[in-house]
Amino acid sequence: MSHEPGHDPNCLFCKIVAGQIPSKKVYEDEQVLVFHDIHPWAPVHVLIIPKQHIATMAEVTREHAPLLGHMNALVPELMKQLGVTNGFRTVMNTGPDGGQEVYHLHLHAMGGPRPWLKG
Ligand code: IU
Repeated sequence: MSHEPGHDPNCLFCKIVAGQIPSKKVYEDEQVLVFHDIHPWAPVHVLIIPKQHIATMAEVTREHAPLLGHMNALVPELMKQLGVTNGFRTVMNTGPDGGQEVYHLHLHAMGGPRPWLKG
């Protein structure tokens, strides 16, 4: 089956990007989609994902620097928009030993009143 470049038809997050699976969308532009995590670890927990399929941070190269920069640079305004005023945490789990469960690159951004994470 043919598909758009950068889209993996078997990837759950690609299906969210394509609108085939619904999500609680927070923000979208040409490069990224941001939506609420379905099993939040914090009062506010969103995932920032690239629209193109990149399976994992382990596949990222210097060519991806603008995209990774964009994903990270969006976090402060997203947190502000979501009412997070007292700090936040960003996490990117990578590979089996990094605890990655969904193999489409995603940056977790979490905030809200603690306690919700140790350490
Ligand atoms: P991880 O970094 O790959 O471990 O995190 C995957 C996250 O994706 C995890 O926090 C899930 O709750 C979240 N998630 C989601 O928001 N929607 C989904 O349909 C699925 C996972 I599957």
